[in-house]
Amino acid sequence: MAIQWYPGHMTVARREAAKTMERCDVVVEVLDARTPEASSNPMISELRKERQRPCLKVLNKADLADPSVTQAWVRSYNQEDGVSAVALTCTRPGQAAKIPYLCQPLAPNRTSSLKPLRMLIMGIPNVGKSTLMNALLKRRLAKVGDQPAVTRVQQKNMLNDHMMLIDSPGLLWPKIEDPDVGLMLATINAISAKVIVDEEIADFLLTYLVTHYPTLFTKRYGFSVEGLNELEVLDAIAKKRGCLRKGKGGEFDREKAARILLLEFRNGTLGQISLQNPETANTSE
Ligand SMILES: Nc1nc2c(ncn2[C@@H]2O[C@H](COP(=O)(O)OP(=O)(O)OP(=O)(O)O)[C@@H](O)[C@H]2O)c(=O)[nH]1
Ligand SMILES: [Mg+2]
Repeated sequence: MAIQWYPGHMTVARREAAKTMERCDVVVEVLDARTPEASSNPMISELRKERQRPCLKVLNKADLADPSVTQAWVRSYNQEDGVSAVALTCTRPGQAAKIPYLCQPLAPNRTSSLKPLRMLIMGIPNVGKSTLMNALLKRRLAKVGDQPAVTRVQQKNMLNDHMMLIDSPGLLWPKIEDPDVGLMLATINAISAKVIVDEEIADFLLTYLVTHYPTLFTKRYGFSVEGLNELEVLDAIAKKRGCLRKGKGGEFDREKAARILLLEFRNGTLGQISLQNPETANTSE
């Protein structure tokens, strides 16, 4: 089943973003370092190209991604015209501070209080846009939270007398064509829990992890995945975590095991994992 989530406030947010784009100098596009390409919203690159705005791609949540894969993504994005890229963990003190210095060369004529550098922070939901703005302002001005669609309206703040920041609501796009992209976005918690089934997402994640990171199951759960199919792996997690369905004669609670797996992936307990690699992903630009 294709995953789609494009609530009404995103239509409004897209319109607002198009207007603000006209009056900004650099787009700071926040991506999830674990899935940089799936978390690149094609609508944002369209708007950016229409207005010919340069872009700093921030591969955020780098603490959760495979470091060598993240570096390969940064190298790949840095080769694009009008684009700079950086990997970041904006929840760590001081890391966000480099953003304005990376934006400045992209708009070299905007350096004074008469011509302040206007940075528009954009990206899909829950990638850390508001956390990034708060970190730069060194104040908790914007509400943040580990669920999609926390920010509903743009918020403009002066960073100093020659730099302005605009935080914006997370944007998805009306039709996610590639089912794997939908599944990756659900895995990183960018899509409302209301439109996904945890077991389906966990099945997708398990298939990926068994192929690319098989040893993590031994490290985290103490069993080997060799010779097991996805359902057997989920049952083995259920067994290890004591997930049993009440009154069902010892049947495994797969739903609960799926939620545990997703949670442990999302908060990094499973380890540093990348779901996409620049050599194998279809890059759109
Ligand atoms: N591990 C980790 N978590 C992060 C990082 N940056 C942000 N987060 C967490 O990600 C969650 C979402 O952060 P927000 O700043 O609200 O994300 P947003 O992009 O503004 O989300 P919307 O407003 O819903 O579009 C929060 O729980 C943050 O603490 C990071 O670098 N690493
Ligand atoms: Mg936000």
